[in-house]
Amino acid sequence: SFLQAVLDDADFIAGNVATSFIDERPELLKARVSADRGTKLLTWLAEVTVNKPNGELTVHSDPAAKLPELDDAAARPGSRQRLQELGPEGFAKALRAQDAVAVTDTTFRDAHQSLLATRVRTRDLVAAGPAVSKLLPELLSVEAWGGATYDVALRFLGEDPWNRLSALRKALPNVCLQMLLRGRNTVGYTPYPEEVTVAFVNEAAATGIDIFRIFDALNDVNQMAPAIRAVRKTGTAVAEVALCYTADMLDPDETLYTLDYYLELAQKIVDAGAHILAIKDMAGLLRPAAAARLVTALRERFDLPVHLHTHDTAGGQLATLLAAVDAGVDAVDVASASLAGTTSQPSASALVAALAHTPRDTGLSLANVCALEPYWEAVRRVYAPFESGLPGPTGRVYQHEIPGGQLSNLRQQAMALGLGERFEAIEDMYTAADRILGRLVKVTPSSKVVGDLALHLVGLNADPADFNENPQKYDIPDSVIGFLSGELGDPPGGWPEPFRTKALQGRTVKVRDVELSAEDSAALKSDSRTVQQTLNRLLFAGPTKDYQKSVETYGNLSVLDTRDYLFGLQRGAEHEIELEKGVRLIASLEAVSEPDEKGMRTVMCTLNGQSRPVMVRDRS
Ligand code: 3PY
Ligand code: ZN
Repeated sequence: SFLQAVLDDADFIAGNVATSFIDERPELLKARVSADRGTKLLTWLAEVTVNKPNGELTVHSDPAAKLPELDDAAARPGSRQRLQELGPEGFAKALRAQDAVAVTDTTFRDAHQSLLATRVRTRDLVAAGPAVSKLLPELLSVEAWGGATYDVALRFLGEDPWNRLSALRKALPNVCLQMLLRGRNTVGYTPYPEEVTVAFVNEAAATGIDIFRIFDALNDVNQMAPAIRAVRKTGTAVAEVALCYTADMLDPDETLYTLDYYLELAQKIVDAGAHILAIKDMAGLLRPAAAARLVTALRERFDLPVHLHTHDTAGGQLATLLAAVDAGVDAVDVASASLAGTTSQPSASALVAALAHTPRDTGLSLANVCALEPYWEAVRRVYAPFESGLPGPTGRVYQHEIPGGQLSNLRQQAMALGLGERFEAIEDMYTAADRILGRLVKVTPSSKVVGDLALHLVGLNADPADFNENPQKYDIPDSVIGFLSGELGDPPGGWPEPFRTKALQGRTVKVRDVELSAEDSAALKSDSRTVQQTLNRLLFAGPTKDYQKSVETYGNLSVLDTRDYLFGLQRGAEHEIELEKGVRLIASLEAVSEPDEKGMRTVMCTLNGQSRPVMVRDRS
């Protein structure tokens, strides 16, 4: 220990102790800091060991051992260098002009958001960076940030999302990093003032984002305009603006979400200054023939490149990608096969193989794409406790239209509420809730509004027809009241009346305070770290407090191997913790005592060979 090291020091023993004693021996101080950090991490490990929040460890081998071997040659320049050379406008023009289908890899964001509750930790993402950078430099982008990752990092992982972004930037210097931005809601669930959007976009661009995919949950371009302006103003980043696709455009009975609707929306998106036009099919509803029609029409009418995003929920979306490719789509989203399919994106290797040796060959090496699959498969196994439980594709999505990310999440929420066995009832109620609210575009946060109402009504065992007739008799979730009072903007189909008036009658609508204090305003114009911390607090006050508490109690949890982080210490194993390059600790578990009368157990650990008892409350 630190004290022991001081006591053993020859100068100390000899009494030669001046104030410079520590200054001249920085290694002692470093040893103490490491010991403090070790103690904090050990506290986490001991708590997880006793309480097993994620069950037992079942994966014993290290996923990193599955990473492909790389030679020492530098990674080839890729889309990032092209963007830097050409600027956003030129980059978009080149994308539209090229024959190769450009490919975005969503494994780092949407795939695990849609399959593993967004739980994949920074270290497991960063570890794949060099291999992707070396083996897949032809990628248009890696979607790696935004969406739910920001919230989940703070709320559940004890990580600062900004650290993830800067680490990924370093690990992937040649490929554009892409994020998902929820318009005025940035990465949150409610709208923020333009000042917040501007600060967020600037800081994200400075930290590493090249391409911002911007959408609005009600397809309201006014809600996206501040973000589009902010991205354009950076001068270096690309504004990819999405129309969110829902329903079935080719259904002759469809009167709201028609081709004309999408073309009018696209016109507004182009007028608002988009560099790239995205089709965001968050639920996987875009069928092949509709994709061909939509892509053809968009490319005839506008000279922007078109980028297609879909989810493979019903299992047929490779067909949609190929139909879009035949119709001229410029870019598509896929995920590494091991994290593809069902609620995630279609598989990268399937797409690359399908287009190989055709005029629209992606340029990606099929062998290289496949070389990454064993790693992601091993990572996925470690995160097994967060699997959604969806065993295969589901065609029920055409009816309920639940977005991929929400479908997996809702299954987990249903289980937590004891409604796991009644998931079909929740799906049906989701459909009913959507009709009651006016047939919305359902994507975060409008999807959350519909989901909240569905869970609420199922919990009450309510008849949706009665709720629609008499909403004034019912308790209504806050998010639904907020939506009905216009908090998220105006829905495409207009307001459902008389339901809305009846539902709002006599209810006090909490108007959210969207004004910034002068202090916050100033902080958003300060240095990078202050801006990041202020944004965390403004966007996610509660989770940011949780994160700070986690850092105070456990230190930097992101240094822990994910198996240790999730499952704790295993008897008979040596757990190596690399605090920083070259600074290693070895932790091991000796014994766990029976709980005392207060329910505390003593976890006998060793840290670098020294005994370290840790007291842990048994909550199991
Ligand atoms: C998000 O907003 O997080 C989404 O992935 C929407 O599809
Ligand atoms: Zn998605």
